[in-house]
Amino acid sequence: MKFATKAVHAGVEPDPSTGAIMTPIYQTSTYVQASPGKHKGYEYARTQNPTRDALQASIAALENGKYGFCFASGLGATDTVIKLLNPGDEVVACNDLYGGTYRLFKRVFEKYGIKFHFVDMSKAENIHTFLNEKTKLVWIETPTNPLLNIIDIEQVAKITHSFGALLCVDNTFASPYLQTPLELGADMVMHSVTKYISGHSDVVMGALITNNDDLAKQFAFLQNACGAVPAPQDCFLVLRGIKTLHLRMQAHCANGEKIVQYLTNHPKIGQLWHPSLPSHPNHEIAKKQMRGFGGMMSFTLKDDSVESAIKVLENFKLFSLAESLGGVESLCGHPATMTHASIPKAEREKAGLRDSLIRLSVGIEDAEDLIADLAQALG
Ligand code: P1T
Repeated sequence: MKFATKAVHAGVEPDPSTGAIMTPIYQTSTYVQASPGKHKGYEYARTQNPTRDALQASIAALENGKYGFCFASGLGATDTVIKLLNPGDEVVACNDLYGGTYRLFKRVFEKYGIKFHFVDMSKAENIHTFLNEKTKLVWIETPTNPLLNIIDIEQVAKITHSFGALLCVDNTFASPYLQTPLELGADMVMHSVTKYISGHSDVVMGALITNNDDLAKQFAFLQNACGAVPAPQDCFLVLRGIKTLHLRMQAHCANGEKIVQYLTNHPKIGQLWHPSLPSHPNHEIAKKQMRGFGGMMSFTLKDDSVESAIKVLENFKLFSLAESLGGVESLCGHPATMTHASIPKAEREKAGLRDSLIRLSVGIEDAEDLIADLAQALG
């Protein structure tokens, strides 16, 4: 099946009790058993829930994966991946990544004896220096948040596997419509479902997808043992959102392209980060591994001052100043004080994230209205 057909149909079967075409919200905590251990495949709702099952199957299909697991948030999914590891293990992660992921790695897991290296992976071979026999996991975002760096998934997978480690790709910024990392050699894919997959800014959720039977067993165990599961109503909302994922992504990409064009020619823009730009250092890799360039972008003003950036952010009328991304409505953000404030300033600057950076999540409104808002905000 091709993507649009999967988005509409995958994972969803008519409800066995009524034929309801939409998977019902199974709002229950437990399931009645006829005799101890004699049940219909469902015992307790932390362990299994039919609404969640449908969503997990749908997300797995979109990523061309065999197994999908949903969690109460993107960070809940990331937490599960790191719980595969043991004290003494090492992780090599990209140096530009969501601030909450950095915080989880450094401030939660480092104290359990797991070591994290943050590396510029714009050249895949940069990871060589940090890989050793203790490395168990390589963690990448591509495109990265918020600098839209592109990492060569295929190359990083090859190097990672040559050291016997596993590769996890946080595919949140691309969505499975634009990029399917399992096909490029990744062992697992993580999503903040909160973003494009859900798409309507009304749910917080995460997901893990894999083709690896052993990883799937461990994820199922951890999902039940640690308990960071999503609620059935949220699973229903995401199932509904997925039905238009392809249409939304097409609109995000088309609007993204128009806004990049507008900003490229704007006299007040200093630097603009978007993988569609031929000047992007990994534009060719983006073309190779992605099916479109998406609606996320970042820019600085020519004067590069934080005050001017904040003034622009305050000026926006249609772009809402808010954390998060990937919803139908356009958002703008200030990573240094918002989504990436949990990364120390020195670390942020080492990765190239300046305090003057503005991030946009371009929605699916009319591009002309978005451009008019940019014009007045920059003016
Ligand atoms: O918010 P949550 O669903 O827990 O997902 C965390 C997360 C993981 N990975 C990436 C690439 C992300 O962007 C996020 C969350 N990011 C934001 C809230 C943000 O505005 O960048």
